[in-house]
Amino acid sequence: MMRLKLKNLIAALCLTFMTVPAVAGTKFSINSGWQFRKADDTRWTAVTLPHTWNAGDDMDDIPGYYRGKGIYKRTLHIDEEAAGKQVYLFFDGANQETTICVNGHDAGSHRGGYTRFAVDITPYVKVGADNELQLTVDNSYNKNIPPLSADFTFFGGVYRSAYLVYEDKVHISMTDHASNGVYVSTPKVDSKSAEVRLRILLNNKDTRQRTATWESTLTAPDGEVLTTLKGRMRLKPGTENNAAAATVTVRQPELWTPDEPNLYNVRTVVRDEQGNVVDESTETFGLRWFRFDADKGFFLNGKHLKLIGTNRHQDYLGRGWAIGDAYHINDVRLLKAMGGNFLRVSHYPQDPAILEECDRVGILASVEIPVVNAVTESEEFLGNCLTMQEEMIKQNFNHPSVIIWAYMNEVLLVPPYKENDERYMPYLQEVHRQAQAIENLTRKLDPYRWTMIPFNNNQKPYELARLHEVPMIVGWNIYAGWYSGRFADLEDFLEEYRSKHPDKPTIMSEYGADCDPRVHSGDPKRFDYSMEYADLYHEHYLRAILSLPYLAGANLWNLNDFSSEARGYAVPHVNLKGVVTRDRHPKNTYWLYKAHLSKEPFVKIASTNWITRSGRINAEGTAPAEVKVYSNCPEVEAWLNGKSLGRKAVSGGYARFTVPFVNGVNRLSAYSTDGRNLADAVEINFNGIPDKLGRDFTSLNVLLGSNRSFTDPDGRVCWIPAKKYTEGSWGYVGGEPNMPKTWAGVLPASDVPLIGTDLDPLYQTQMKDISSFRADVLPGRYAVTLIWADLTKEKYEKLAYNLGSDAIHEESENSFGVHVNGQTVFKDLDIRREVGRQTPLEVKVYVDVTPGHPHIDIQLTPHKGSTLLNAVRIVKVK
Ligand code: GCB
Repeated sequence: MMRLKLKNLIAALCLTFMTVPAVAGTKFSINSGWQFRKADDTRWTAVTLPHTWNAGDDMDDIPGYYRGKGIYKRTLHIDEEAAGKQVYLFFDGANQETTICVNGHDAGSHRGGYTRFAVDITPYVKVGADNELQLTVDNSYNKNIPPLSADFTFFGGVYRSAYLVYEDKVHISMTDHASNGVYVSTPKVDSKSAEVRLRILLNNKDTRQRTATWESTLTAPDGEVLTTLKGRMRLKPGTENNAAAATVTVRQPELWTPDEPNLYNVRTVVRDEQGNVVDESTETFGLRWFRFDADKGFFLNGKHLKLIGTNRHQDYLGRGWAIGDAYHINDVRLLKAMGGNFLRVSHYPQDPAILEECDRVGILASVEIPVVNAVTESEEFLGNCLTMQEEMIKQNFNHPSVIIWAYMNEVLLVPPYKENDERYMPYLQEVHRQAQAIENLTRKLDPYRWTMIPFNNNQKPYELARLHEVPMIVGWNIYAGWYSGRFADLEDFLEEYRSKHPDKPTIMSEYGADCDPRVHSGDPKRFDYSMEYADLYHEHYLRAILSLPYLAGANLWNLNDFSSEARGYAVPHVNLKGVVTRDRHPKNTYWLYKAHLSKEPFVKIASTNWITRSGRINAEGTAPAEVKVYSNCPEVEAWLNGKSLGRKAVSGGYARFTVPFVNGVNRLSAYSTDGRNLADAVEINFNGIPDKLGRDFTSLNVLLGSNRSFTDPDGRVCWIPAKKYTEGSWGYVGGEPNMPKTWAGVLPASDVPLIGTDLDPLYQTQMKDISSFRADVLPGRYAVTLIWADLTKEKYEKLAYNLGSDAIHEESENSFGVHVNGQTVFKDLDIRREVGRQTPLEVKVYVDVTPGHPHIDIQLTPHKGSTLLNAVRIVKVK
């Protein structure tokens, strides 16, 4: 028996990490004990895999991130028992070009950042001795390796697990593009029987001919042994991937479905001439059949199923892509708990844990290679695409969750030539040729799955390239109502496309709106990053998806917020279209989907993370605000501070309550009234601001030129939109919101990232031509903080995804005087001159308000251009 017993394994782990016992057919992770340095650095630091050198670097204030070489090294002691064995290194993924050096010898290399690879290091290994491993990983731009560009950060490093593998000379192949070496296909399945085909690949690394016998035992989901298939193979010396095949019929199959993800098992044992086990493997598979219909959508096991779920990026707050399998598994579970049944693994193959978990919990999946935005017109580029596609298919072949192999996300988004350039049409033809080559390979390697190309919402170039002719399914990434137009443009767009291609199955492979759960608005607008705008967007899209029968499926963009270094806005360097944050806190939108899709009953008060609020208090001493309670129960009752707010029917996934918030603590709870008493509760701290700032006044925090409110969750301060000053009250005098112009209109807030802060929305709106800000208050001592930022950048670059919604650079010279109750704060303030562009400027002044002059009066007097003010905080000190 070659497999290590648990006891031995623990013993092995207790030894120093450098000693690994050599037993054939064993695979150990070697994630510990590495030293790392960037190529341009001489110091080594100790690291553990998964590792990336860009975590943090992606979020700093310096544009760009390190794209270059990183070097990893460690010592690996290889036992004497490894003599005569085959030794491999196996990587789950490293971004994006890796070369492997063993004891100073070049042992192999791999191109592409998202697929697994195995390297046979036997010739370079010293048995019974310490071995020096060195990996050089490079995440530089390479015009022949996709992706060329994309809306995500290309984290460099060995960001998935690495393994050491010992094999006997005769073993199950690891060298068929790092696949598992045992392929299971299920070409014919119905409710009565299923045909299961096995293909086993054996390697013989011996210098002599060998004979091996193999035995594959199939077990049912309950563990019952169904059958054992056997064979014998003569293996020529030094050969790889010698194939054996067998077929068996399983009667009365227990089908794999999202509700009952039944998994069968096939255990393959390989023996040598003496009957000794030399290798073994376990594969799981599922029995199901499916098809797409251009009019009616998707059918699984003969039954209609609306595919609905998310896309997913492989990163996490503060860690980038260097995350362990628990993180991957949790993401699939988040999707399942939301009620989703469909994951588009975008835009690249991910950690093996993802599809393993999809198999286990019942999520259908589409997987794709990272050809994004454009191609390079070269055979080398196409060759790398084909290799990646083959790796992806072979490595993930057995997963019942996988129904679609995809490629070329929005491949005509940023063509290298303008439409009127004579090279434009040849380029489109080249894209078509490359697509067809990938398609042909895919169909040949796997005739049982469907194929898809996701297009961006501009039909013309795809028509010109005739790209819809290539894949079996067309995916559409549609952002109507976000990057452009109105929500309803979605339906018009799909109708128009359908009228041209009625026979093509269609999936909405992306749609979404950015939102920062710290930002809220009572008057939500496109690009304001408020939770409320994203709520409206998803409510519209979800209704459309559920009502359009020809839409086989939809994957919202995105499960999680993720790193995209080039982006600005509310959280710079982050794409905020997630239904959960980067540390996986659900936003309202997550609950909206759960209310519609999940069978698990629940009640959830919207924005349970929004526990610090502020607002204007009316004459009755309350600040009524609408709060949604998401639920899939028929009716809910809400309570505030022990008083019922009544019962409300749930409609469209939620019930709306008008909550009369009071100054101080607000205990809000909600229950289902159906007897199950499903409940949720939250304690909200509310800073109520009366129009007349009387004896209860503690602090006023207002944004100028803004409709948004913004909560700093750590500082527990909620900033609200300012109002116009009226006698006896507080507010601004004069001025108008300074809204950045775009090619398509104006933005409700600036997209400029701020330096040295993570509270960007506090600074991203401002009032111009304001003459004063005044608050009528009781006598006492007050701290008044005046807040500015110059919202211009040195360099303006258009983001391809923004489709014209980028701000246009408008340079203006502004300087003005600032006086508070007669004190001169700035004689002549030019924000840019004072602190530079994109930099917060805060000045706190103390004001003693006297009975004879019961006001705080901030005066702004123009010298050049406009006066400006971004925010004001007034705190009663004593
Ligand atoms: C897309 C892209 C995706 C982006 C997304 C966005 O269409 O496929 O990679 O992240 O839009 O948020 O703009």
